[in-house]
Amino acid sequence: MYTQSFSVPDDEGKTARPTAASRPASEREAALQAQFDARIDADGRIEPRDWMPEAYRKTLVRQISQHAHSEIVGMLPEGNWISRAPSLKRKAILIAKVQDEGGHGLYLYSAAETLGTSREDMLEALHSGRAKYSSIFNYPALNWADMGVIGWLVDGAAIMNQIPLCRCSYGPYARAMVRVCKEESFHQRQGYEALLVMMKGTQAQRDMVQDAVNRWWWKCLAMFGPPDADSPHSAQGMRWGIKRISNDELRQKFVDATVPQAQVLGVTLPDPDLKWNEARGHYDYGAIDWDEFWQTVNGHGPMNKERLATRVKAHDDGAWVREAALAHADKQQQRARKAA
Ligand code: FAQ
Repeated sequence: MYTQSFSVPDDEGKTARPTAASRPASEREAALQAQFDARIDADGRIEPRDWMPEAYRKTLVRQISQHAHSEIVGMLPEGNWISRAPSLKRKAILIAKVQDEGGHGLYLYSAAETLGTSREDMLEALHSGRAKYSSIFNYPALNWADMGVIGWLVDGAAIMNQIPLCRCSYGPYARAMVRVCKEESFHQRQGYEALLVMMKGTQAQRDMVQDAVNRWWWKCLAMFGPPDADSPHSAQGMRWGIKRISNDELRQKFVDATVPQAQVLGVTLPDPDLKWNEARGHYDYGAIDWDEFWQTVNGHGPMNKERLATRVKAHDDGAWVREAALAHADKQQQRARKAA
């Protein structure tokens, strides 16, 4: 829908230049820092074995692991509906989508591991509640129309945010995002198509779709993160070519792309202030409830506790699989040693 036409110029986001976080400790380090800066300025890629500033590495571990956690926790609202899908076709689509999200999480954990962190540490941070994951997955999915709306709006917002990440300066993250975005595009389309079908159905079905849109719209706008002025990581993230487009710009692009889709669908977006602004060439929209966003991000949303408890249980229930895989690998190694 909007993935194919969305390209990011090479120098986008490079105008803000915060001062270096710390003075290089030695001449060698200064030379490495200069090489790193030159590669970033030339829009080159940084690879796992390249020297990188510690703050760059930490920022990437933070963002990539949060992203991975979001994909993994993001399986839960839809996973709950697999057994209640209205037809075999919808069930097969939903299973495939939820599986994709699990795959995205695993890709992203692997990308983060190339930066020297371990899967165990990342999972421990998630399970103990120390790590963040996307606010959006702390809201309940109440009816079947939510499955369509999650595809259309949640995946739609995710794609808008992730397409620029395909050109992130860190190679493994950028490459992972190319495949992830292709799959997210399918996720969005299946959601929109499911809603189109419901909107051609009974009045009760149309009401369900509108109700789901009412509940998810504002939460999706908040997914893009705090306003640029309140976003502590944006300026440096953009300087490093990790982020290419700011939170507010992406949010605006999402609104502009989604309004016509809502018109085709025949739903009303729940914002009385939403209107085309000829002078700006964009849609104006109303105020987002940032207090509610921060409450949710900080662990006090409607579903935070339940989501984490479900993840921890799934991890614990899977312990025997990990142990069996390790025992098998150990046996294979022993056999190989004996044969050598
Ligand atoms: N939820 O200074 P900024 C998906 C935190 S994947 C929770 O703006 P930054 C697929 C932020 O981490 C969805 N926390 O930070 C799917 C930071 O906290 P920290 C996830 C949020 O990193 C679909 C603090 O606020 N996508 O949906 C949120 O420069 C359907 C200050 O914020 C990604 O992770 C939030 N919404 O920009 C799966 C994409 N927003 O670390 C299943 C990659 C901000 O200081 C079903 N990530 N925070 O404690 C990014 O692009 C960026 O990290 C942003 C935040 C844009 C999320």
